Amino acid sequence: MGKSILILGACGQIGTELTLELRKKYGDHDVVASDIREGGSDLMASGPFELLDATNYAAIEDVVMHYEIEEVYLMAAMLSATAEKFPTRAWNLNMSSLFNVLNLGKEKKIDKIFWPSSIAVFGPNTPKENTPQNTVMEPSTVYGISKLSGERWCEYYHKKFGVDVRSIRYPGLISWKTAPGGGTTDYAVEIYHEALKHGKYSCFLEPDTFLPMMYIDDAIRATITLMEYNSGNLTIRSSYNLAAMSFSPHEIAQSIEPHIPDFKMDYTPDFRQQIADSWPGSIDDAFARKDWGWTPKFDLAATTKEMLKHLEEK
Ligand code: AKB
Repeated sequence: MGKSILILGACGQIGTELTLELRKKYGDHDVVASDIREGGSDLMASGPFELLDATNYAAIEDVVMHYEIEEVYLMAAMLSATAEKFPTRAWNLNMSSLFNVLNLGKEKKIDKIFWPSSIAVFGPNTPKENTPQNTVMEPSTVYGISKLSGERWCEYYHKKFGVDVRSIRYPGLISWKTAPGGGTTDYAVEIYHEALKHGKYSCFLEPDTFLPMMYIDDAIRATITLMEYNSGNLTIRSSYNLAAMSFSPHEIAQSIEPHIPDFKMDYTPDFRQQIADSWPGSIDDAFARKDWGWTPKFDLAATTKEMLKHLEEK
């Protein structure tokens, strides 16, 4: 039996694959994609689409009423690197879109919300390895500040108004269908495109910068699992730490070499190095494992194999 779902920001890196997977699961017509611009042909052809600005409460409310929406996934956001360039726009987009969906929940117009947080909620004073769920936060980026504030608001709306909001602190996500845009972890996607096209890549991070990462299939599975899980099991209503693997630019280059032996990588670090340096190198996701049975499937070798195979076919 389907349930009606709305995805805000459906044409982005996560939104595209999430929409396609939810349509497979709940039926094409019950999953409404929306964004400020049209997306790829798979997404546009497979079900309903609405041009929708996630900062416009009245417009979202209209769509929610029209399609009798029960669940909203809010995937629209400005990511870390772009947010450093446009701090006010980033704050406005990231916060007002969240308030819009939280208020729809408070007004009982929708039953359940998914909102993505990020490893960017942590900062330079956070323990760097196996970063625990509850620890020193103090993010030093505009994006991280907006995500940490958002987490506090999610927990507040849950406790105060009973809003069923669920969230994951995504690591860097690696995908082939839709490229990310404006993030610090984007190098781990660009590298595969450039390796196949030009046999070389100039990386904007230093070779030994370790960051938590995840293949998109794991991220989509985690998201849907969390959303389907029995509410009573969930002990965290800010956002769950989630982990799969941790690697450096040097290691991802090494994982590509067996497939493309002449692949060459050089390093020209830019302002994104400082952002990466403020984030954890690895994440402890014990709460996600315990509360809703999380286990990742893809390591770096499997991710590289999938990425090169799919991009080559594409
Ligand atoms: C970014 O790099 O900004 C994102 C993130 C880790 O949230 N991929």
